[in-house]
Amino acid sequence: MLEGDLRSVARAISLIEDCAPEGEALVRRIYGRTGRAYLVGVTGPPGVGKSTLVDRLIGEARKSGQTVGVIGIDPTSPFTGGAVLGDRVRMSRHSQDPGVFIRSMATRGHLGGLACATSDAALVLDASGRDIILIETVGVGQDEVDIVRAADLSVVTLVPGAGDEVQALKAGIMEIADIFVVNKADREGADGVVSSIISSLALAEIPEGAWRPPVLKTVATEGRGVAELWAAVGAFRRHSPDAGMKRQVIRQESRLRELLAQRYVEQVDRVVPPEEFQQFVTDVAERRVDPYSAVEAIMSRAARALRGPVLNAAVDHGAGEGR
Ligand SMILES: Nc1nc2c(ncn2[C@@H]2O[C@H](COP(=O)(O)OP(=O)(O)OP(=O)(O)O)[C@@H](O)[C@H]2O)c(=O)[nH]1
Ligand SMILES: [Mg+2]
Repeated sequence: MLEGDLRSVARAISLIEDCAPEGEALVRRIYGRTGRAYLVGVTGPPGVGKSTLVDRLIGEARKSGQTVGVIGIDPTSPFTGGAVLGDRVRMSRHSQDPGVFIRSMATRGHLGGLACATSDAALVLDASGRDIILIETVGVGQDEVDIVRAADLSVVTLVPGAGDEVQALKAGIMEIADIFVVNKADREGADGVVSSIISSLALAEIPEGAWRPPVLKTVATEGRGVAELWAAVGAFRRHSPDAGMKRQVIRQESRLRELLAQRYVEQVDRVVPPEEFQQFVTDVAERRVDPYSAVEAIMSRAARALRGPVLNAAVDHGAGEGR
């Protein structure tokens, strides 16, 4: 995998996607070899042309001799099974190019954890030597916002009509955009969307000298405006060479806190017998105890148990322990 073997990369991502303990063990081993790739997130409401745009960006990256990994996040596929195939078809121009690796990841019905699976898959691509990693995600909720935060640069895509722009701006996508794209600019109303974004940006009070997100028009199907978009990616990268590290720190802090919370709950589940835990639940449901006191009681119960053998197990910290 570290030598870039595509079948190994695919298998590694499968382990991560399935939440297999081997996936975690793998990340532990490769982490020191990551941090080289540049991660570009492409997000926006359903059907705005993200895949078509990603396909064009692959082309631009390849023109400049860079290798590309693509992760498509597909929240719809557990229900419809359709869009993954759609992405493959749209990006099929690159399917014969070994410099391009495309992977669609389904959420398999779990919404939580998608963001972490995505960043772990990006680590695999990074370690395998990909220069650019493009992450496509439908911008609808917190999980997607988290995914976008995990990128070095975020492209937010909107289209004319349907009031999508207002919706996306409301969903907090506004704050995470480094570049705005108004795709389907061959349709009526593109200029209106551009000016509504610009007026929202005017309210955002961007500090002097800080990056001001450009608002670009594209027609992804024809490749119009894509060279300009790619140039804007390069401009952002040059403008904010240390932004990557700042984002890393923010990203890793929330990742660590999230992992810690998850591991702590797992640990509680391991040391507090289920019937005892259930008793707390019943007590809260029947109003004998309030939830805050119940949590405190559970925490002390767990702490008492943890003073025993589990602490030693934590010192051994075997991979996948406690799953
Ligand atoms: N007219 C026009 N159609 C476009 C443009 N870009 C993409 N499309 C079409 O819009 C449809 C959706 O494109 P996709 O690239 O699949 O959009 P998407 O955002 O990836 O969609 P989801 O992943 O399902 O959310 C396809 O039929 C594209 O051919 C454009 O610039 N102009
Ligand atoms: Mg798509």
